[in-house]
Amino acid sequence: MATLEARADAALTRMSAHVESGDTSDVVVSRSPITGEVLRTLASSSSDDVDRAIADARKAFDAWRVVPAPVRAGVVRRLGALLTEHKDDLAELVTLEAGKITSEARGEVQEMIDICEFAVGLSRQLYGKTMASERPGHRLMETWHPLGVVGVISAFNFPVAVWSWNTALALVCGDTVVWKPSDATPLTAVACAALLRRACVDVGADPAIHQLVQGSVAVGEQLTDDPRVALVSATGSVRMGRAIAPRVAARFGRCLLELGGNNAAIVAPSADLDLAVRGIVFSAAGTAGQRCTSLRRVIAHTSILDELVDRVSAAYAQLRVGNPFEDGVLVGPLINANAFDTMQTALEKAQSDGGTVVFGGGRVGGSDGDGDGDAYYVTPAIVRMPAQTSVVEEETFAPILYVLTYETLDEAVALHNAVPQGLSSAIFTNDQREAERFLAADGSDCGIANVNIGTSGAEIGGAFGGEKETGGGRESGSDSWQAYMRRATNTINYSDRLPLAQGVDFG
Ligand code: UN1
Repeated sequence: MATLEARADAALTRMSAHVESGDTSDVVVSRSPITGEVLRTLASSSSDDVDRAIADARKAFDAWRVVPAPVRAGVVRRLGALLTEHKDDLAELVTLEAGKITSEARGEVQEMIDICEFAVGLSRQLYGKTMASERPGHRLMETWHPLGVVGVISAFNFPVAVWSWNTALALVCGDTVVWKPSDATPLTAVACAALLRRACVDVGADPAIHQLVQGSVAVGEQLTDDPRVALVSATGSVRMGRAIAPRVAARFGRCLLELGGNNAAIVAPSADLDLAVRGIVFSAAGTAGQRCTSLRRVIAHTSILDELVDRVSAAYAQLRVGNPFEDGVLVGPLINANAFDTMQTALEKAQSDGGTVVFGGGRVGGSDGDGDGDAYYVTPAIVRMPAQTSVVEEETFAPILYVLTYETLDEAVALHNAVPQGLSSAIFTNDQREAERFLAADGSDCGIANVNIGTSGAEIGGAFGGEKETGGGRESGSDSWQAYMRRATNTINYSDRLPLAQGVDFG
């Protein structure tokens, strides 16, 4: 089998993506979590490069904003076709850089194709309302206009799909984009940018509508602080969101934040346990627990607790952990050593808080079978907790599933909502009253609330995002497009009088 580096080169070549190697000290290193080996060393964008990218995007915006939306959609339609053509190539890079199993990597590219289709349809549905005016001979309406340059900051765990959610909508809405991907996944970004550039050339659009900048925190900070960036759409940790939000607010820019989750599933006495176990295992162990929608807490009714824990543990024992390219492997590596250390620290803390590790948690793989080298494979962990202690309230970006118990649904909902994050949630129940209560105003406080499916793997058609420390932003489907446009309210007087609103008489 070809080396990982050769595989990355071949996939990039098939997508006509040109990688500029970095030979200065300021570089971005693409390293595969599969083995820890370096795939490529890329040039980091300098402050001047970022400035130029923003200026070019701002300039391109002037012309792009007056291209009719259904015509703008031509670029996105072509991008969707190129993604379909190169689905396997891009998925290969996602596996190489993010460590996802092939099926999930392909699923991520499919999510991109789906959002392109959605955005193309949306281009004819950027609807504004017409309202009844209180004045005779007047019409009141609203129009939606392009906003400007959108700065997209994305994370390693969905290195390509989250970019496409933002970019497909932004372009159709008449915005231009400057993208700063995670510095852990620079090659997938180069490939996406190359495909989009080709789409622009193929349909005769200005390729300057999309700019890629690479680097670490400083590059993101520059996007955050630049007043020419109308919207900063950022996906990442709560810590990152806390740094970004006040800086964007200080210049009255707009933010769309998609931050951490601490997603839970309530398993009720009436739950179909076969289904619950499958839903839990995919959401908690899939993607090695590295989705923002990963299931981190199970809140189980005491009557089914033991059976549920036994069955989830038995299912975990069947999961193959290892090289994500191998058939049958369902759990790939953690992204890096830091992720592994953070996981181990959380497990130690959970145990010192009285928790019991009932399954997994240790490092596996490597030549000695116990894990070695610069690749970090772990068996997903299940930890029974006596209470929702502080470590359970934090998002640890690794496959740790904390198990808590409850007696009454009120108690379960209270535990469920008693964490600072509010992204995704689920209840497994066959009792309609319980399901409806979970979805009601006094139920789950999350942006996503599901019944009888897990917390991860949302479709693109719905709005994606969450409340509280998750940041409040909504991306992807439904009416999320509105975040990428500005609304103007228009009052048109087609009479020969000038009646004032609210009955005001002015002489
Ligand atoms: C993320 O982890 O940042 O719902 C996004 C899901 C995917 C998207 C996850 N559709 O799990």
